[in-house]
Amino acid sequence: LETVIVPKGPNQEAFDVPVDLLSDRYKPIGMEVSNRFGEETKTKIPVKKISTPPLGEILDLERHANFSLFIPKHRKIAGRLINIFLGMRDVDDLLAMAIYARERVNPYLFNYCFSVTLLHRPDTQDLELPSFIGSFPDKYFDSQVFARAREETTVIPEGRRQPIEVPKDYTASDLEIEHRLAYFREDLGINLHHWHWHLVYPFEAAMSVVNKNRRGELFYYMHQQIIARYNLERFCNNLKRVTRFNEWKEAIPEAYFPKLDSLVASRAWPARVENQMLSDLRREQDQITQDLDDLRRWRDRIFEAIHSGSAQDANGQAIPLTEFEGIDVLGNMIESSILSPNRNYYGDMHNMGHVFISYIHDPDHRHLESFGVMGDSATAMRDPIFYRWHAYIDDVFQQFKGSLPRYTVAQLDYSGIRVTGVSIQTQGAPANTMNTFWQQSDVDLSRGMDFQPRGNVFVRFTHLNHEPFAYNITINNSSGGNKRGTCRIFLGPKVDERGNPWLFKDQRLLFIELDKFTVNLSQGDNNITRNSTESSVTIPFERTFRNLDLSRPVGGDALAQFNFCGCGWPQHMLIPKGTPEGWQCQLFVMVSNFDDDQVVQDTAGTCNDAMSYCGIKDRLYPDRRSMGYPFDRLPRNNVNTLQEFLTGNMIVQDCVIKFNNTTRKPRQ
Ligand code: CUO
Repeated sequence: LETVIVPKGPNQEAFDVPVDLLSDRYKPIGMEVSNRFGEETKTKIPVKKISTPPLGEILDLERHANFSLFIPKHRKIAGRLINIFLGMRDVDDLLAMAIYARERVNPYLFNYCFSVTLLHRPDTQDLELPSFIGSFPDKYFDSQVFARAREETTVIPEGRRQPIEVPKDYTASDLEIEHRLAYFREDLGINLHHWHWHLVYPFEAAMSVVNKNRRGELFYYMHQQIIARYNLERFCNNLKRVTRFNEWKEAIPEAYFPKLDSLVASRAWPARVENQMLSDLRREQDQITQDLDDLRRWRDRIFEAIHSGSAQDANGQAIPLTEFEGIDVLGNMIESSILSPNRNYYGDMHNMGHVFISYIHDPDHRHLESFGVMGDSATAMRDPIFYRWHAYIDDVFQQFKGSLPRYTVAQLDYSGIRVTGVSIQTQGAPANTMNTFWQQSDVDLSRGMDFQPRGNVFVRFTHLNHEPFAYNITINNSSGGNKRGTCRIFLGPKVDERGNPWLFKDQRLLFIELDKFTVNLSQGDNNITRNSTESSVTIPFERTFRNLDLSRPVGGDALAQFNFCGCGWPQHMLIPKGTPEGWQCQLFVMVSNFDDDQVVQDTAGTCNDAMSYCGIKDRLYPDRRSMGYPFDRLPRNNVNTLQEFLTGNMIVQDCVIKFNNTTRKPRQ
């Protein structure tokens, strides 16, 4: 709003007051509406006059409707708009087109398409995308916050405003046992990561945008890790592993009341009461006619492909599901993306699962209700059913993984390299102890709200955090020369939900990746220290909450690639919550042979700090092994426990995570 668009020259056009879009009542005061912001204008941006392509069916989605990528019609029009943006000749044309579209197109649709565009056009790589939470805070905060924010800004002058505190528990009470996980499901950083991941890896757009290296496999692995992380979190809260949602005719006991209002749609996001059941969908308005039987048919065909080891394309040609690439084909088939070998035949199982669940309250649109939180990748992870659905999807992938040859000792070991010790060091704590606690942080809401007088207004919320720690690893190299290796660090539960020791075949699915990095090993003992903040799965705290305080200038290299760099697990959620008495876990460290890991490419200057879960922008996935290695397959014969699985280049260390139930004030 600090910017007003003005004409540049004779062939330029001003878009600041789109009078044709104002309702009749406002037309006579069009200029005044404009001046409301015009007086505060600090920057004026000239815009080129272009002949704009017709928006056509893109306008079918009303300005006040909600937008979901999972709904086929919405995806189609999103694909159109992205293609229009991508087709603009240069940045000037793109800017003009974007301004034209911004005034006409549904805001969520616009934001998504413009974000994908900025991320994928070669000439917009140095542009920074405003934080999504800044644009649409209503997807992340209890709706009550906004009324209070309006109150605060109307009455209190800027500078004397107090942050609005959101209670840690606002979506349910302790009567609901699933609510124990609300701090994870509703975490801002986790939901931002998920939204960003799907922004980076769209499943339907131009081939050049969708076809990224190993995207199907990464869909499998990133979501597998979410489920593993959720399960560890459940163990810390005295709950058993999440039950996969595979009986689609059974009632869903988990309820969820999101308490979010859409500021764009001016409607509350629908809730789901206990024991609702899926039904066939007949929603004319969304052009969705889909039976649960369709979902079953797709599932059966997918299992057919898994069990026969081969899929078939639209021409009936066999596509073998190979040992290394099969999982990538399957990821695209199950999600599904336009890279699916045959979308007509294998359907759209995972996406339509989101749709069936998100319309459970109004399958035939008789109540004129929109979709629930499962229908939007920005909000889906708030709902307990997300984890049940994805536990099911993961189980399908694991059926395939279970059919692959087991890793041999030769595929695991690294001759001459021995990991001889590892410990975790947290300042002021005994060895192998990690400490967690509650942390308050502030977010500025003002960008995503329209109110006067303007200025910042902060929300203060509480999230999990931990003391930073370091890994001290000792690696012996007796190979007779200098070596390189990939150090892979995972964390898993020591015992199962009943307190029993694990079988490796089950425990392996619960290892969460904490870090992965290259090590140079000279002869003899090598002592390696690595900080938890360097993790290859996370982005730093500052980036998760970046640009939320608009009074602080942003810029510089670290932010140049934010669009991609916004993808990454939040550092504050790197480890599970633990328990007050100390939750028992196992730290696993492996150093694998770099010759079998290496992907030769230049990654200098690219955003790569969360590469394990997000890949590297415009590069190959930076690890040649199957994602999840070495836990992605069943163990070789006669290996029943983790100890038996270990080769000399691996080590396991028992650790504890202690949760301290105190709350720290926001960092300055
Ligand atoms: Cu990320 Cu189902 O794929 O939400």
